[in-house]
Amino acid sequence: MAVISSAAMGAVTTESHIVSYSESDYTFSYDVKGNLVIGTADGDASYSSSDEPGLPQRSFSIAIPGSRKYASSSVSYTKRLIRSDVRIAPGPIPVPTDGRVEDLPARTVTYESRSYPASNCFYSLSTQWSDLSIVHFIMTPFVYDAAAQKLYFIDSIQLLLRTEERPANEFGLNTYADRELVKSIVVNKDAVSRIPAMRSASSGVSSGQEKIDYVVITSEELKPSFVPLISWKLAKGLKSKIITTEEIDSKYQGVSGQLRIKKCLYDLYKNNSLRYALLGGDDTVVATRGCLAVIRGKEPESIIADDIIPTDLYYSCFGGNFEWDANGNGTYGEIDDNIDMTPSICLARLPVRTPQHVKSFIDKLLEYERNPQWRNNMLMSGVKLSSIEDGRSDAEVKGEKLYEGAIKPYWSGESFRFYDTFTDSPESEKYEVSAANLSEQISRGYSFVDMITHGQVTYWETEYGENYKSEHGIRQNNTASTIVTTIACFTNAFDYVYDPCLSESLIRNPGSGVIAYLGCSRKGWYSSRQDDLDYSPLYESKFYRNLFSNAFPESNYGMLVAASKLAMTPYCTKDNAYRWIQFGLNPIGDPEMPILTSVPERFPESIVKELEGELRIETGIDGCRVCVMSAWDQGESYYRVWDDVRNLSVTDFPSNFSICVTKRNHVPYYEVRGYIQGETLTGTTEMAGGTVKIGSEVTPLKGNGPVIFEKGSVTKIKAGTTIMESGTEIRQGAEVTIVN
Ligand SMILES: [Ca+2]
Ligand SMILES: [Ca+2]
Repeated sequence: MAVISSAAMGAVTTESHIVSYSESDYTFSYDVKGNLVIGTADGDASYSSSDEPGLPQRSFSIAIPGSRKYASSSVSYTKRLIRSDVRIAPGPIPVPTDGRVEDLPARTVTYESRSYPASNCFYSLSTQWSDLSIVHFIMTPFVYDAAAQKLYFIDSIQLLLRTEERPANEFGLNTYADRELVKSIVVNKDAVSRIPAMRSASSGVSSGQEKIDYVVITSEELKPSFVPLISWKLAKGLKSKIITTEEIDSKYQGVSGQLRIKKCLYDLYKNNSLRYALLGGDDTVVATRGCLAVIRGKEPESIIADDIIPTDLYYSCFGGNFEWDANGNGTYGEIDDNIDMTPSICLARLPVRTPQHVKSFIDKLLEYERNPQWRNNMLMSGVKLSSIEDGRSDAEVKGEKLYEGAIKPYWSGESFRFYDTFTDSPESEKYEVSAANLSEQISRGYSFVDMITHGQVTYWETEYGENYKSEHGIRQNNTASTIVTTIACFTNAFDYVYDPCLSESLIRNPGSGVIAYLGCSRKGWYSSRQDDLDYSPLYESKFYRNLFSNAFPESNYGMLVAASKLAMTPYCTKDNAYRWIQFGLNPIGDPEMPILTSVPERFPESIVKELEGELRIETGIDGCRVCVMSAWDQGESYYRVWDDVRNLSVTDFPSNFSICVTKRNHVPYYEVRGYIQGETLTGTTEMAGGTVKIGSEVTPLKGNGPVIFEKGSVTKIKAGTTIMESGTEIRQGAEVTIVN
């Protein structure tokens, strides 16, 4: 795939792209009715309709400057005959993972006497920020002549894309494309670097405004519990803040709480350069925006499923109709509501209700980020969805396809297969996927757990006996850190009357090890074809491929989910299962959390040396981020961040400071040091840090002189090591508490 030429003709610019295809990327088999089934080797494909010949299609996305927009396109190609006298099986049907196990026999559909598809390359939609747009096409290399029963293959398609100036009145709010996000999706990655950015991640703060990289939105009641999280993000180099819904309601105008929150997020994004947002609470703490999703049948009036789905995506997309209700009927997210599914921030939710819930999660998260128990392995589990063929359940077949296509080619971690029809246990399929065995497996500390099964709000369906329920989630133990993904229905319905749902039971349990949960808040959907990953598994496949193929320099959870969902938007322009999952797949966890993809390395203690008036940092590896800040006032008096460095010399550092060095797949180097010298302490003072040294000559950072704790002063020192040297005087009536 490459751009071969570009020519300007007046206001319209034409660029040419060649898309190459290989027959060996596709699989061909026959169903019981003798129809030819066309699949893909890596599972990364969708089908246009279950009533048309099932020709696998993929999106093809091109970046263009934000000042331009899609005008028209045309394609040319040569097709060659690959099969005669052949009937193509129809596209698969979406089936919900809600426990209704249906028999899904092979179907024969009568096609019109014409060629399919109507076009081998059709324009789907544009993803638009102010400074960059992505034009998405959906393409297939197959042509099926239904009348003559002939199948053709196209080895390469030439696509001519014509763009024109985007009128000023079509711009809407100012938004800025994250270059890494764009590169993860488009074919012309080089062009992305050439399109000038209106704002980089490190600039873009309005004059007189503070920079805010990371925000937690929660209630007044839960605010204090989030402080340790904010302190850690700050220490790592992210300017972070908690804003309460009470503050938002008094500061921002809007008819609903949801709109006021969204206005606040946009304000922080525009003026403070916000990148990450955590919604700190379930629907009782931070409201959800319910969006209508519909899945239609063959007849336009027939509805297969519809539901109002809590859609956190609403909060991260600022283009199109801001309120996601352009037709003003009070129903959100409809096709004619002019919604734009282009994310500008990385957002996730922590569905908690109490300070204890918050503490449980943050303790797990900080343990994972600072001292991870990471075995770099994966539990791939599942139970029959609809069928068992040749002794293999569709869950096993889909799970294997997911692993072979999106995980194994990129990742060296180990997987343990735990399906109803096959397991890697010595007992093999006799080792049942029961609640007890699943609990036992999760307790072994897998880094990833993928669950392909039916579900409801409070359980995953198991193979045998009792289901794995919220009651198991509440009691689950696991000393390692675990990220859960699932295609099951409803298990992430954090807004349901019944609380906790399954995701909540795991994320709130301090002992479960679960630090992130990616699953649908309503129905999930799978393809009726056994070896096909369409619908929910395709979203999972995008997520794992993005993660393990190192598509992003920093593999933050929120960014990975945002990129996976953005890659699916070309399929989401109609009332269908893709759009449904786009709404319902809400990431649970911390949006900025880096996901490890190997057993992390540790920086040696020796990388930071404190010399006479100089902090010398020699990390031994390129691409590190370093943050040095004044420790005892939370960075108020000194705060500096260096990105993409290897060695660093800092000479203006304060007498108490934290230093944090981070790098992908490394345990952060984190240390706090403080010196008390040449001062008289009165009033109340709190000091926290790894090492605290007190005395008249303990550091060159301050003038020499004795330290006097005055009568009436109250001092609390919380440190790993506290050293008091000569020149320290604690006067009668002074209170000094030292806690190790
Ligand atoms: Ca509406
Ligand atoms: Ca809930």
